[in-house]
Amino acid sequence: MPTNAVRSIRAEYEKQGIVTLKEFLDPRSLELVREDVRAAEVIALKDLVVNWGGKKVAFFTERRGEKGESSENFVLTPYFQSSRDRVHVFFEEIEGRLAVNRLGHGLHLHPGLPNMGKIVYGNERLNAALQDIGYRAPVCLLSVYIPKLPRGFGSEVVPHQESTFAHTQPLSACVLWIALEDATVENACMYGLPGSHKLPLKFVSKVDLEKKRRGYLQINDTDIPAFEPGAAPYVPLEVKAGDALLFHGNFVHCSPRNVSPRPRPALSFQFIETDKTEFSAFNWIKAVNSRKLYD
Ligand SMILES: O=C(O)CCC(=O)C(=O)O
Repeated sequence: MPTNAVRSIRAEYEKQGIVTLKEFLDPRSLELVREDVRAAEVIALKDLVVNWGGKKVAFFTERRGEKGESSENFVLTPYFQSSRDRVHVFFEEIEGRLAVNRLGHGLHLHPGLPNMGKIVYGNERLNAALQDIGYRAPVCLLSVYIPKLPRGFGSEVVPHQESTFAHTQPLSACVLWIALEDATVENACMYGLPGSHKLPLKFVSKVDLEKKRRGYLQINDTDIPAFEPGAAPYVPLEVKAGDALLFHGNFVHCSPRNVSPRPRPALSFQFIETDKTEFSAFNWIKAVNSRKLYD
């Protein structure tokens, strides 16, 4: 991996809430990571059949253009809950057809996926970037592969702030998002609101396993504009394969449905600070893996 980390990203991160880490994965590392993605798909699909009776869990369902929650509250299921340090596959159902929506959420912890682990652990460029923006003892809370399939699958991701799902007191989340193919306006790249990390966090996700309830608590009256691709105030975050976006947990981001003929695969890693922060018991991940990124 290139080590041009000497340039500080702090000023830009503090101004925009997001920085692009160009060539975060060099061509060889990118190829190895793509191999791990293929292995992760095999691991997840085999595990689904062998250990979960082949029952496909839909992240969400869309019918006649109307989004809806999946029929069961999937976040409360043992399948979702135990994905923290495993590789599970989640689907999306579009007009009765199922397609892979994501694999997660412990790609970086799986012994069969060494190149996922290398993105997180012992990665000088990532460590330098996180230290530069003020992290003292970060851990990777979760990792996700998002295939963002073409031709109408790869559904919309609505505007959100990551700290909603990776909540600590004080807030500390950030995201490393890596494009595994060129991500452009045509194939549904990410979009974001520059400077939105300065907006207060709007919602906190509450997953209460005892009461078997999942909901969102609004904690601030933050105005999160509706997303219309190509229309202000959101800007497209086009990047090349291997580039990464590093963004703040309050940074508002989203992506449209991928109607192009090209997939737009990506990896996303959530980090939180563990030094002098409190982890919310209502996060859907109930236990933080304790492996720090650096000493
Ligand atoms: O890849 C996408 O389209 C959305 C990813 C995202 O929202 C995230 O990584 O937080």
